[in-house]
Amino acid sequence: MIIFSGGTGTPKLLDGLKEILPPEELTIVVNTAEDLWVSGNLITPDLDTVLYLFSDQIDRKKWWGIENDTFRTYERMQELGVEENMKLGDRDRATHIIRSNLIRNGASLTDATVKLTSLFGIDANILPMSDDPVSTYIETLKGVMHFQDFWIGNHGEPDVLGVDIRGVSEASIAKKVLEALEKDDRVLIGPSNPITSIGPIISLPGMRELLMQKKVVAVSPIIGNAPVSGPAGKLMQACGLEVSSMGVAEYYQDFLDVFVFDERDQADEFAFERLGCHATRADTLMTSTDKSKELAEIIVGLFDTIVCP
Ligand code: GDP
Ligand code: FO1
Repeated sequence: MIIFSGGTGTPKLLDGLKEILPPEELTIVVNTAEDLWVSGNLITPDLDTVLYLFSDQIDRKKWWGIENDTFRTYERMQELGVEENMKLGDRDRATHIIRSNLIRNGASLTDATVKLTSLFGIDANILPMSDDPVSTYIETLKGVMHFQDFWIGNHGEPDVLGVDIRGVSEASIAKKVLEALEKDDRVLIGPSNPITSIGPIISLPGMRELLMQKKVVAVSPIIGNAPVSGPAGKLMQACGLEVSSMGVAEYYQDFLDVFVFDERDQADEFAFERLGCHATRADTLMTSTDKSKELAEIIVGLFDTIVCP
């Protein structure tokens, strides 16, 4: 199974999926449009969350960074008057140094990720969506800023006018992602931010067309008219999408076969049929590994109901 992931909602689902499917059967295609160079190193937040989840290092309170990490380098930099855009943990920084040294020596982001996967003893196939630089910029009333400046520096507060995924139309789908898509006909779009996490992956040239040939199940990150967490609501609104499960399904309608939305949601499951997909209710609120596993089991079963497109 191929899973498209950001850095919070889908990793929670992966936490359950990895309990029921062998890791070698999982290929995770991860958003890289929130990546940023900080103090000379490339930070890839979504890839790192997935790497730390599969190697059991993830900080489950925040869903980013390493559990019980220290921040001595970050604090020392602050003492010396150097403010970094992201609060980087010491152990987390070691990952960034290893990755960035590989890249400085000519490796692609895919090569560096495969190396980290091996160093962390992970058997799942974790891949960046692309080896080309793609960066999400948020157009706000306070000016245009990188996603991390909007989310961390400005606490997601400025009014949003639009979202620009820079570089995406010139970027290529990573070679190993294409190879995985050739071999596997099941694609799961996890409950990630449709605009800033899944948006960049499905906006890579040729990706929507490839997905039309696959069995695609997507899970809604929106319950009622709000996301479970994060800025998805504000960003969807700025991109002209309704902040609802229907808004998410409409965005994926070209290639969507089955849509999973939350049992608390008032939406009518038959209303999704006009989009050419089936929809099913489930408890999608993943507050523990057990709950993630229950949802993962339902999703694995749903793939068997899809007749090959
Ligand atoms: P980011 O990279 O940190 O923005 O993370 P993602 O894009 O992977 O995940 C953010 C999205 O996950 C938000 O839109 C949330 O609404 C959604 N999310 C987080 N936890 C849950 C959950 O337990 N259930 C569902 N359905 N969505 C969730
Ligand atoms: N999020 C914050 O809100 N504040 C931080 O200082 C911060 C640092 C950080 C460092 C490494 C990393 O991998 C992620 C980090 N995040 C931080 C999370 C990140 O900003 C976003 O939540 C993701 O980019 C969204 O996927």
